[in-house]
Amino acid sequence: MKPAKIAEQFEVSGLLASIRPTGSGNVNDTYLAVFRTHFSEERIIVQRVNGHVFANPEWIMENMSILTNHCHKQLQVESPTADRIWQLPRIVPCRDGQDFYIDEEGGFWRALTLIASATSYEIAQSAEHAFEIGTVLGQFHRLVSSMNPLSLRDTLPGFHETPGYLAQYDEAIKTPEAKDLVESSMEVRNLQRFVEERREFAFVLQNALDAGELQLRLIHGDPKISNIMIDDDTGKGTAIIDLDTAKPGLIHYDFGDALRSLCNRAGEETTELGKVVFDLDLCEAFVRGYIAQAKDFLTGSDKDFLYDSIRLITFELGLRFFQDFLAGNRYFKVKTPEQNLQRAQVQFRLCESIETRKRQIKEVLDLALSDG
Ligand code: GN1
Ligand code: MG
Repeated sequence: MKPAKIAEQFEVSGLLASIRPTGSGNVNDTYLAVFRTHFSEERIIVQRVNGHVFANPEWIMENMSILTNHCHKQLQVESPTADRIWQLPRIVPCRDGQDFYIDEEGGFWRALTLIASATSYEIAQSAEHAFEIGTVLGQFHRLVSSMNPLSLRDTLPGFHETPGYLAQYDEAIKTPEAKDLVESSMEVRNLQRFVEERREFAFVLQNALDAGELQLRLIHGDPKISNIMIDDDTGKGTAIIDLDTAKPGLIHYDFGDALRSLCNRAGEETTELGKVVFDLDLCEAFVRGYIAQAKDFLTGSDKDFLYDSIRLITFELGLRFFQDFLAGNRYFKVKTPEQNLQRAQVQFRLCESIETRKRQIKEVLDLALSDG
């Protein structure tokens, strides 16, 4: 079914004026739909959730209701700060009252309100922007810290458990197709070596969880820079979007994911590997913003694993891209067959940069933690 026909299934007044693809998601298909009456206009986000990735998309919608209701209540209890409006996407139901629409091919569609007067960026604009990204993630973690982590369903089992991705990689690299690639491409061999050298490190957070040093909490799961929106008028962070992967997990993966996406000014899709470096100024600004919000719920042991989390999630994402490339690009959407290989190279280069700057990153963390 055409996206225009789908958009008309949702409870919005007026006539559909336009619909066009928007965003740069690697998994779902996203459209912006504009509806008009004689007197007003309404804009909504219409999305097809990727059924290959999410086996139970209706759980995403259940989770989203529970999570946004909790955050709204929590925000009403806290006195609103004068300089910051906190927005959350709301589910736009279908005309039949359901929270989603299933098309003739079994495609799962949902609609959400658009965050008003705000923009998301792929690349950091300034240190102030980085501070806002940290503030929004810290605020999100703080708001959900009073929820029972098990109150949300696990929409994506194994998501952000690095050892599991390593096991999938070990399967992928064994296939005859992968063996051919290893033999014919030096780039592939370099990435393979990179993984081998960090095999043990892949367990660092899961081991800490098993040992009781870290605990499961609610996480966002995908707090990359482009999922945090900045108010066009005030320049302050106003929303964290893409709540599909909110689930019980380790907040460290969130902390690391926001930083790895923010501090690479060249962006995830760059083809200029030489430009991929982990930016310490952006890191410093983010960490200040985050810690100011998070200081009350971070434990001593949580703090000990913050550096590792930045390094690990960057390694993990590179591993996931590499594994998908070896397995024939079945998970992440690609425009060319080499795109996931390229993406893996970017993340591994960034991981190296994080390793080289370990001392400085730890200094930034220690300073912010002692101030906070
Ligand atoms: C995917 O679809 P998108 O772009 O929001 C992926 C994340 C990755 C991200 C990298 C469910 O997110 O884990 O960090 O790409 N989401 C899923 O850009 O796998
Ligand atoms: Mg996502």
